[in-house]
Amino acid sequence: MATSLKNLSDTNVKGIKDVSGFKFGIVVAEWNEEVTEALYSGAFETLLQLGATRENIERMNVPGSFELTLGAQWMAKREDIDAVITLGCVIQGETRHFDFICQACAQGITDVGLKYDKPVVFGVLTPDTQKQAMDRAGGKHGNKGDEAAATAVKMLSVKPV
Ligand code: DLZ
Repeated sequence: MATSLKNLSDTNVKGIKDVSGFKFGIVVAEWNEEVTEALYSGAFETLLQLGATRENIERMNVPGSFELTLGAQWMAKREDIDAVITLGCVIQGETRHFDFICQACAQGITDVGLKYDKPVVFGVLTPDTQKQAMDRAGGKHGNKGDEAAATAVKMLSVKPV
């Protein structure tokens, strides 16, 4: 968990907002569940560390990373939700499925954020192997879920009022 706090200072964002009144939606893909559950734990705990309250964190599961965009849209269109975090893991296979899913997911998540003018964070791992995924989901390379949560808080802190 220290990782996310370190990252906050590394990126030199001054004056992190009190986010206790903000509501966060976390959309979690069920594909590669072991990885995405670890990402979720990281994101949830980091949000709490940064001042969010449990009652203000809402989770939605979707089948795979391809569905993260629609899940994010359902969350982002709600007036009570201030920021959305998407969590998924697409592991490189031998088919072009990987490229289609990653491309659609990245573009879709960008579009949702711009459409609703809210932070919609891309917390999707795109590793070559399950091992590389686990290294980035609480292993030796940190936790992408922590980073995604810290990014949501940073974006709310710099968002013009
Ligand atoms: C079909 C598929 C494949 C092959 N691989 C992954 C993956 O590594 N990670 C992931 O999140 N989802 C995968 N999916 C499922 C797609 O995201 C999607 O759920 C289906 O194509 C149905 O739209």
